[in-house]
Amino acid sequence: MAEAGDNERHDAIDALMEESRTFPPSEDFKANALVVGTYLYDEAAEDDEAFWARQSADLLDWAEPWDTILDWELPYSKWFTGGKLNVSYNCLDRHVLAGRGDRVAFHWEGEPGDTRTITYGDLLDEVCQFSNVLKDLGVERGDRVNIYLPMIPEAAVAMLACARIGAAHSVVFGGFSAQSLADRINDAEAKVLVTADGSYRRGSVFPLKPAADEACTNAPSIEHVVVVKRGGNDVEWVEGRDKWYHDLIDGASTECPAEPMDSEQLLFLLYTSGTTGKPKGIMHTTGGYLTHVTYTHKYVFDLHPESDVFWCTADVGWITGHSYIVYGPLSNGATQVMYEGVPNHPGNDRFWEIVEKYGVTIFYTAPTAIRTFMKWGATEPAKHDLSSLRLLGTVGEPINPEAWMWYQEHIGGGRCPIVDTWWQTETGGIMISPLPGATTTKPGSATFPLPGVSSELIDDEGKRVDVGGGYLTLTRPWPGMLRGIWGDPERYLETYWSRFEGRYFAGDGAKLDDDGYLWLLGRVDDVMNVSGHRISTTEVESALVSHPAVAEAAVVGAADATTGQAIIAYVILRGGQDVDVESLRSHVAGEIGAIAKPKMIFITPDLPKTRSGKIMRRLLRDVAEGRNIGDTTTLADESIVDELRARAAISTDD
Ligand code: 7RM
Repeated sequence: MAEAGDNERHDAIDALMEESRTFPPSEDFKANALVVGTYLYDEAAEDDEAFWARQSADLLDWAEPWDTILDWELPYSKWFTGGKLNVSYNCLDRHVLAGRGDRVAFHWEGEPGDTRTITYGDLLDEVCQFSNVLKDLGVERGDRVNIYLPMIPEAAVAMLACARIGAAHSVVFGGFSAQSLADRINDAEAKVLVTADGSYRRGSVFPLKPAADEACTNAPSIEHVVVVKRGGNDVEWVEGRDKWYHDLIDGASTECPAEPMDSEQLLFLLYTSGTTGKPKGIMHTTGGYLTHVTYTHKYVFDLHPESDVFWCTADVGWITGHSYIVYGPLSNGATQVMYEGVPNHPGNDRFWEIVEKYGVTIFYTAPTAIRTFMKWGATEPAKHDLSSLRLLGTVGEPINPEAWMWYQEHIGGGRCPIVDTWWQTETGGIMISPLPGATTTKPGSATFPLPGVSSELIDDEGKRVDVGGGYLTLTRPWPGMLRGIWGDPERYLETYWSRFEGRYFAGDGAKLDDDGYLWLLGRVDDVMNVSGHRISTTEVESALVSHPAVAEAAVVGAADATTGQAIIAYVILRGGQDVDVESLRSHVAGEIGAIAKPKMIFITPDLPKTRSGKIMRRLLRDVAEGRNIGDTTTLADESIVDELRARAAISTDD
């Protein structure tokens, strides 16, 4: 096996791909853009704390001003201490008080096609009612409330009601199992669980209440279960514990004062599974978090709240739903679309039907969804008038240049800028992204840290990398940063602050090109080592997806006696396409060089993904190395693993 020699430079990650296409903002877009030019970057570079303070003062209503902008004792930051504000007041009351109570907050669309239109006035009334309900159930400031709901407006109501009374919510994605829910309830010691009978998914009712019931048998802290009626399915009922949401709301007053909270009051916990072991309860607080999400939602999405219709397709159970369906957009007084179901019911064009129906102007989705749309073909979006769209965004994974180009052409009609937004549950809000009126984009690059954000790439020795591959670190605290892991300060220190001294380590690899653009290369745990070359799975995947027959690819390194690791690829073809594996291998060699040529390629109908759509490379590694599959509980569709195993068994190495 060829090892990197002593005098050979050992890169943290070898940056292989070149991408030379550039897209400056159009004159048309710039004419109405909130930010053109570099003024915001210049202001933040001068004094980032003063910059964040100005954003907070401009964008939020504070009940009492803060004494200190930032209190930073690594790894703990406190923002705007001494200040008081109420998140639900900022998301609701202030818009209604300013005369905008009739503005639509949510155009909600159920999967079967039923709809609800909810104005800011309506939302404020219902949030006040549910706040009173929670208080009557004994929920007090500082308590935790678990929320296990589908994509229905009551999810936002429940979150905002918690914020209004100073209880922290812990939302658990509706696709998680009873056991996952119980683990999260127990860790947070929540008093109340808010759930639903069921909801619509792929054309039928998906029951939620049975999983909630099962979780509660192992979760003794739960005193009350509030059940929203959505699916209409039969449910079991525990007298005294269970209450219908509509019954409780009916009798509740629409008056509930929004009491000012300390800036550092716990706003929510959100559990992330991480790679192994017990999920981590990521803690977010009030003033800094709301500042961060309001600022990023406004400027990254160039929001004009009086005319835009914003649609983020994430589920409220993920951080993207928390920050860019609930808190950021509502704080900015935006009008949004919220959709209950899957993108392919009743047809593969459902999303585009919704864009046309509501005149969506800003659309925010995940690369995995875009690659699925590519697989379904450009004829689906072509069935609809998408001319209302003016800005597109992506989040969740690196976006391959070809998927970016497809999105730009077939969804954006060649006229919409794309903002590729890098961030994490832990960062609270967007950190690295273009500003659409100011940044010349390159397909596949998240470009630069936002004004106020400081990042650096570093190598194995902790030295700064100015061009080439390295580890992504954040060098300054930011207002939306996590405040810790619930109940586990040591794990917080260990996970994020111990690998590189004085820096937050995100766990992602990235490269900087000659123009200073950042290219995210995936989790460093996924980086492959082939004959001493450290190759990112993202780059090989991008090379595969640049072949016209390929819609999606997942690449892993599997143990290999000769090269240390060998590159194994799983490939999904575009609708109606066929291709031989050998030409795909040569294509990769042509795109990035012989070193990155996959040893084996399997054509597959699907890939194992987490429920938020991220490819589970750990599982693919297990399959490729013939190991038993480990924990599959976070997998969206468990059957795919057997399918892939069967394919691996019949394949032979060339
Ligand atoms: C928002 C979210 C975080 C991880 C992160 C990355 C990956 C997210 C991008 C991205 C490349 C992007 N939170 N990631 N956005 N990679 N480009 N624009 O996804 O906590 O669920 O995941 O997702 O690896 O560390 S998350």
